[in-house]
Order: sequence, then C-alpha cells, then structure tokens
Amino acid sequence: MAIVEVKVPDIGDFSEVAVIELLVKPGDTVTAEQSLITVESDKASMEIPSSHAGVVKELKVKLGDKVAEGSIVLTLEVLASPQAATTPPVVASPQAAVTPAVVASPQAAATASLIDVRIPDIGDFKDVAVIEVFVKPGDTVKVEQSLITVESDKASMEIPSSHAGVIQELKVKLGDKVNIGDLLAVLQGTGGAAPAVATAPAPAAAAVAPTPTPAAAIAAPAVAAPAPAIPAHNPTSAPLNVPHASPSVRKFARELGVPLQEVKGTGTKGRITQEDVQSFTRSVMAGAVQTQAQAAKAPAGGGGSELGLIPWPKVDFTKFGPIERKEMSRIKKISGANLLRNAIMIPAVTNHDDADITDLEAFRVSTNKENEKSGVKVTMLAFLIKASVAALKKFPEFNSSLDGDALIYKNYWHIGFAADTPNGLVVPVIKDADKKGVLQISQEMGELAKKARDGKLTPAEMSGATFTISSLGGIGGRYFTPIINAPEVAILGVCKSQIEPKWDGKAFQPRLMLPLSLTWDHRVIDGAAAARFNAFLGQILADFRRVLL
Ligand code: CAO
Repeated sequence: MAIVEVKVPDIGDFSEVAVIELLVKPGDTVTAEQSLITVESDKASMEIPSSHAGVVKELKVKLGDKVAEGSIVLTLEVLASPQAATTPPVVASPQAAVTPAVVASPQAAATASLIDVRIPDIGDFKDVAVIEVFVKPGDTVKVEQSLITVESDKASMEIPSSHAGVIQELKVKLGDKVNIGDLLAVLQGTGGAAPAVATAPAPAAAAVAPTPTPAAAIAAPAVAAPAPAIPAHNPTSAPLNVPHASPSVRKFARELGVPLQEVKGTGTKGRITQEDVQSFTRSVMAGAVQTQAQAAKAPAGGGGSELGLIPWPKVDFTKFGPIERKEMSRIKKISGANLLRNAIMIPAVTNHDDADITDLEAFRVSTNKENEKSGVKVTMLAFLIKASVAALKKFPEFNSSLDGDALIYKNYWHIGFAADTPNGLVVPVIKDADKKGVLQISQEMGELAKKARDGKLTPAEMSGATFTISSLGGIGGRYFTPIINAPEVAILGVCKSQIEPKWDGKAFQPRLMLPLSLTWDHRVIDGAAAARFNAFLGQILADFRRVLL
C-alpha cells in the first residue's frame, strides 16, 4: 500500500483560502473525488475532493488554516495501485474574474434604467440546470447577491447579480437549462449603481464571481456518520457528512451555528435551502427538535423529542409568582443523567416486603453498648450489607451484569450504599463485603459517608459495586422504588422500621418490621426469583445466625 499526499488543486484565481470545514478524519475510508475539506474565500466556497481512493492517515490542515494550490490536505493510504490513480483531481475551476455579460435590454434605450442580467462565463459547462431560484419579481437585489443556483454534473454554483436594482422580470425558472449569455433577469436599476447606457461596460462586473461547489462532493458516495444511540431527530436521508447545500446556505447555517447535516432538505434532490435552515432553527428554538449535540449532553429530563415524546413543557413561571433560578450541582447533573438513562433503559420491577428485625435490633443495640468506647456505631445498614451478600451468594444472578446477550456473574461482592450529601446523591462502595465483619463494615461506612459529605470521595471509592442498598431508614417513609445503578441488575431500598402487630397463631405480638423494596432488571431476573430473594433476606434478618450457614 502506498502513501500519497492529496494536495489542493488549481482553485482558480484564489491565492489563499481558509479551511472552513473538515469532512473526514484519520481512519476514514474515502473514494476518489469524495470531498475532504471545504475552503472559502470572500467570493466563493468550494469543496476539495480527494484525488485517490484510500484510508486517511493524517490530516495536514485544521480549521482556520489558509491553503493555496499545492498545499497538502492530507496523506492517504491508497487502496488501488498508485499508478492506477494518478489522474488529477476533478475540481470545478472557479472563474474568479468572470464578467457577467451585461447588455441593456431594448427597453433600456428608452428608459435608460432597465438592465439585462445574463448568465456569465461559468467555465466549461453547457446546459446547466437551474436548481434554485432565490429571488422573485419585485425583490430588491444588491450587486453580487445570488439570484439562482445552477448545477452541472461537476459543479454547482450560484449566479450573482451584476447590478443592484429591483427585479422586473425573471427569465428563468426551476429546471431550465442555461448557458453563458442567456438572459436571467431584467432589473430596474437603482441609483448610480446601474449602468446608464446599453453599450457601457459593467463597472461591477469584474468583482462578480459565481460561487462554485465541485459537484464531485455532491455526487460522491456518502460516508455514513456514526449514528447516535437515540437520534435527535430524523433527517430525510441517512446521515451524510456532505450535506447538499449551496455555499450561501452553508455560510448562513454556519453563522447561525446550525449543523447542516441534521437539516432536512426540501429543495430539488433533497437540497437544503435557506428556508430549511430557518425552519430548523425555529424548531430548535421552540424545543420541538434537538440537535445531536444537544441530545448528547441532554440534562436529566432532556427535551423529550429524542424519544419521540412531546417536548418538555416550557413555562414562564414568573407569570404565576416570584421565582429564583439556581444551577444544579455538578453531582446532581451527573447523577441525573445516569438516573434518566437507567430509568428509561431498564425494564425495572419493584417487590415490596417486610423483615422482622426485632431480635436483630436488640442485638444491634447491645452491640453498640458493648462497643461504646470504640467509637464505631453499628446501624441496621451494616447488617443489611452483610445479609445482602448472603442473599446474593444464594441468588447469583442478582450479582451479575448484562453484556449483550450474555450475563457476567461476578465472584466478588462489593456493595454500594447511597449516601445523601449537601451536593447530591453519591454511592460509595464497601469492597469485598463478604470478607468483612459487621463492625468493620460499620467503621468503613462511617468513614466513606464522612468523605462523601465532605466531597472527598475518590472515583475508586465509588466504583466496582455489584449491588446497591439505598437506605432511608434514618429518615422515614414506608416503601419506595429505587432506580437500579447500571450495570448492576438490582437495588435494595430500605425504609424506617416500626413496631407492628404480628399474629403468632395465638395472639398479636409487637414486632419491629423493616420495609424492604427490591428493584430488579426484568431482563435478568423474574418475579419469582425476586420474591425468593426478599424472603431469604427476611429470614436472615430475622435470625442472623443463618448468615453462617
Ligand atoms: N429504621 C429505623 N431507624 C433506622 C434505620 C431503619 N431502617 N436505619 C437507620 N436508622 C436509624 C439509625 O439507627 C440512627 O439512629 P440513632 O441516631 O438513634 O443512632 C439514625 O436512623 C440515623 O442513621 P444514619 O442515617 O446516620 O445511618 P445509616 O447507617 O442508616 O445510613 C447513610 C448512613 C450514609 C446511608 C445515610 O446517612 C444516608 O445518607 N441515607 C440516605 C440515603 C439516600 O438518600 N437514599 C435515597 C437514594 S434514592 O434518592
């Protein structure tokens, strides 16, 4: 395989042009004539096609660089033999100094202000089709304002007006074939800008140039861009990295920051018009459409449109009363995005149950009394961590993760616990909880919870969990439905225990009952397994000696 340098070809009378778009990146496979970059001068924008087919090795230009004929655009590992692909690149040579033919119309002699605007020298192109008409009779146009776009099989270019004035008559329509010298429009000249007499040379003509875009880019096979997981919206065609649009539309889109490849073209052959860009902008502003960039960093809540939902309600709350706006904390933003993904992507079910912890609570209280001097306080959560490990060992799919169509069973038991901090929710992890006693777990939990509140947890201390417990026991509540912390497949929610009357066969007895809520991923676990898991957990909590079995 040979490496070739792809250079900027003859681009006409432009000494230096700025690189305004990079259409490929290293590793991309390109075909001969596929557009690599877009360059722009003050008069034209054009795409620079590849001279060879191959795989892009290195880009030698970046956005904003100035290039000229002969500048190296990139290096390419050619696919065909180098000799087979030495043909010069196909580029429409812009006619920088085109002089649009300006001939006074017959009426001009009488009125001296009617001007014929004709198709200028557009190079070697014959019978090019009119694919866009930008103006209509009555419109006021400036010198150099684009009037129509024409397209051959090699290039598309906008034909500018040679004069300022008001359009009296348009002499072409969509689909017409035109050639150099054809009458394009009749203008009523405004002020001194219009040539006064039929035979006068056009003073502005020398400055007027069509803006060519090599059609090689348009005709080149499209290279599919990587599709986002959830498309922000649905452009008509497959995502192309070369949108079909004229230079002025591209410029317009760039000024507005509109990603052209996401705009649906309604013009001829799916071409993107200025109206398409405007309507896309309106849709984004109204929240009806999200750009892919917006979707990628959608905050918790998102816009809704990426899921085909109706847009998130936009309410001017000040209409109803005074308000205060506060940015969410970094933790809340990050956890929000994770929670949204997990809530949407996991078919989650929650089973609620109660465990009788009367004896365990008595044991916990006496343990704390005995260990008063050690400074380590044992809470129910430490027992729950130990009991969960026993349940996870008995029901290993609760300690697994999905990997495509396979399940990864983990032979380690790292238990995360949700900790409430002033900045939001974090989940520190007790590693190897199976190897630790309840006292050691309590001590570690206390240290990790303090670090969490102080914002000092390291990423390592928050990773690797195989199962998570979210305890609201110290606060209150009866049951809730915790959201699974992907890629885990289950989470245990715990609420505040309370004394309840329980029938022992002869009489009601006051028992301390702990509400449990187990949320599980229905792709991995089924309802019967979840009910068994909760029942087993309840048995252990009722008689902790079972942990030893
Ligand atoms: N039932 C009754 N009382 C309970 C209990 C339960 N299930 N769990 C804890 N308690 C008691 C404790 O014994 C302690 O009592 P004393 O003050 O009398 O000793 C009190 O409640 C406070 O406990 P704690 O919250 O300090 O300790 P913990 O080990 O239970 O929890 C921690 C530690 C860090 C998990 C907790 O402070 C916390 O942040 N919980 C919130 C977690 C959360 O927000 N989850 C929701 C996630 S979904 O949004």
